[in-house]
Amino acid sequence: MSEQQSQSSGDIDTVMVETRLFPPSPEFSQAARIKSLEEYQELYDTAAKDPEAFWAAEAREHLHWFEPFTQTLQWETPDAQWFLGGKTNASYNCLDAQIAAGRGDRTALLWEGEPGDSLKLTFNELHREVCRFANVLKRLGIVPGDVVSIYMPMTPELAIAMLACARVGAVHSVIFAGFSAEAIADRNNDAGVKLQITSDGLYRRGKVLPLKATVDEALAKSQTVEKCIVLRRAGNEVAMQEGRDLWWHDLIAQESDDCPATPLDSEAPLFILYTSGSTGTPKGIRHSTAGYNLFAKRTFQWVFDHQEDDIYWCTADCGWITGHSYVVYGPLSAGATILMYEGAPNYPAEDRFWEIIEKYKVSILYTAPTAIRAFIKWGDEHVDKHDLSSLRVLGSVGEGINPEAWMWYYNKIGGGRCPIVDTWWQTETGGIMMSPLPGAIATKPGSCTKPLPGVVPKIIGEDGQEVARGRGGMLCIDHPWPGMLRGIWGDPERFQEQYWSKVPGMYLTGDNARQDSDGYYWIMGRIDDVINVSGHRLSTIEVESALVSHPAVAEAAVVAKPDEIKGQAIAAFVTLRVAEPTEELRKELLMHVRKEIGALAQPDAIRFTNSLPKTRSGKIMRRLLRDIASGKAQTGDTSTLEDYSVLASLRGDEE
Ligand code: 6R9
Repeated sequence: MSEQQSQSSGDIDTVMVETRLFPPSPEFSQAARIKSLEEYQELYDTAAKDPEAFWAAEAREHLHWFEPFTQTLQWETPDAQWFLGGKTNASYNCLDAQIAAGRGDRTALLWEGEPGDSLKLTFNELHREVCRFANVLKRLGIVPGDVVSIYMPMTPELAIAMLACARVGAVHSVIFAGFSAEAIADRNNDAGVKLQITSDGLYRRGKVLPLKATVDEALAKSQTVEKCIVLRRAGNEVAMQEGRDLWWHDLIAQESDDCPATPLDSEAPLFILYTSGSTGTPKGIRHSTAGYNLFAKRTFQWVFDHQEDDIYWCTADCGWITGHSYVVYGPLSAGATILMYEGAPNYPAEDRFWEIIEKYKVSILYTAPTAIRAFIKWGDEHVDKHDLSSLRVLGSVGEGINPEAWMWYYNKIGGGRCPIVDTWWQTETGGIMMSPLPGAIATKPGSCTKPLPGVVPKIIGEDGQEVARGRGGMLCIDHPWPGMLRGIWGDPERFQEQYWSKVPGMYLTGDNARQDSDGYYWIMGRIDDVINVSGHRLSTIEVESALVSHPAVAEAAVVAKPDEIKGQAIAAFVTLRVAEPTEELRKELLMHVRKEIGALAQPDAIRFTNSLPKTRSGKIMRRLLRDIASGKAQTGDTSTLEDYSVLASLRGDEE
């Protein structure tokens, strides 16, 4: 029996071998919050031994409490309640608590607009702005529990609006400012939104996109929305509807900068964030106040090794969970200086990110594989123009990072000096679940390494049992954690069905993973994306990484297509760096995959394309490619697709 044959039915084969290991430098480890593998292990074991005692101590030390909690956890699958009886406020933890700790005059927020304008706010100043806007919300009759929809560009006011909602107990629903009117209306109606916040327009690659016009269209179909606040950002003309629409600047002009934070129950919902399902309508993922805030804060400190003088830049938009947990709530409640950038990474030129890092002396950068692959494609010359020596930690999130992209990030951006934290987590988990701790855990390109303290991953086979070490299976989480989702807005059945039914008692992540002989975890892609070739179940990421390791390839996506003999065959979609798509290159790539990971994983077909269909947050949408590869009509939700023309051109090519 070959090594690649399944040992028990339903497991997933691995075809990738990655042996490179990158320990942190002794200087890095010495200065780090968590300095060694032993120290990590000790913390992990303490949490594992008595999770409730661990999180209770964390919560007491790291959140401000108006009233202390009396019960740490109440858990009845799938409903978790943390820190019962306690009262806190996330906006207080991000602002007032920092000022009380003497950080009032430190920079909380650095902002760079796409046209080059900029702004700096200290914790005192940010506090003042949030209070004024919180008073606006109160004046408009917003009370705890009301839902406020935010559809804005990455301006300081977006963070201010979120924090103001949190301050008065309103539940925000941030909708990425690239979604259509239809998508906004669907989300607003599902959540019963009372107030909409938007801006006149949004700068994107030098052009102004008319956000308010899109909102007008959405509000015509959002029956529950009573008022709409409009920020003047791009100066484009907008139609203001009498009695409904109000200018941000008019409203704050009359408000005081004193607005005490409302003490809220630990379990009061902090926000809803919609995430697309592969089938059906988007789900409103609901997060709590105390548990979420604690988890975002502590995971931020652990994973990025945050130190007082760091300048931290997470490039995610606040329309995604990464922007919630690691632009706003995590870093600010840890007293960090955050940088926000409004625009595109290639405007006015492909070196914009590197220019920003040099200008602000960014020390921690957190971005996504889709961006890294684009930078590689654009060429090293854009990076070489800038001094990136301020960087000390690099992060990645959103998709698996192909080992060759990891190596480029490590050497070209990090100068071979900065640990890379490949962070695995989900909208549903609230914060990072698995990641290297940069001073403690040696990294391997493509692995998210180990679980954070308090996180108990299990890899389960189709038979419901844990798989053998080295085998792939469904990634589940075994014990509740404070940052976990509290439900799907208005749909408890779907919550139970989607996350808690397949493997009883455990949270089903929807991803596959394996653990290697060092105990490191490797995410193997979505459960739905597994390809079954002659009874061998293969993960998408491994085949894709083999393709991306060829110098001509920029990006690759592989999917299953029906095959009479093998059951399924592999179809690959490939974008190139600079090379021309020739028949020879196609053959060369097939041979390359065969050489890297074996004949079994060799694609049957390679399609060259200019771009891959992605979500607006940059994830490759394999299920759309699967439909194309098998010649099927499109099924499922496509509202998150970034660029419909990509799909049209792929379909066109097919005919
Ligand atoms: C934070 C975020 C979650 C899904 C997740 C997985 C994929 C995220 C990853 C990763 C491999 C990583 N994913 N981080 N896969 N390695 N480091 O992205 O949340 O938008 O809800 O997506 O993204 O498939 O299940 P969300």
